Amino acid sequence: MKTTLLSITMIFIAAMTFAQEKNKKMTFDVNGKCAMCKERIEEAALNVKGVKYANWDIPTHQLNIIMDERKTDAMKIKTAIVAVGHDTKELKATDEAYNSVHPCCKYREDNSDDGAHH
Ligand SMILES: [Cu+2]
Repeated sequence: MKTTLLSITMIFIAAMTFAQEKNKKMTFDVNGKCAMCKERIEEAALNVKGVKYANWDIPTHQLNIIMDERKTDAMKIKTAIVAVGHDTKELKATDEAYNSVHPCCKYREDNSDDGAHH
């Protein structure tokens, strides 16, 4: 009985550790257009405590993140990104935040990827 309890505890601890990765890799969609957006998105993500790496790809709109799950989570990062005016799938930027982006970054009006034109 004691051994069973112990192994259950061990499995539980292992599962906990696994769920809270120090260097958790994540990718999610963030709306934007150009190199200016890239800088803004990455800066917003990196300003979140626990985020170690952020790279936003202009053509695919994918944001790659490495974060410490003990310090942050995806929603916190997304909240920081929408706060600077960039939509994610789950969270949308407020009109106020969206209007604060540079006029050439108004990704909602124009769906073409014209990153090369800036
Ligand atoms: Cu832009």
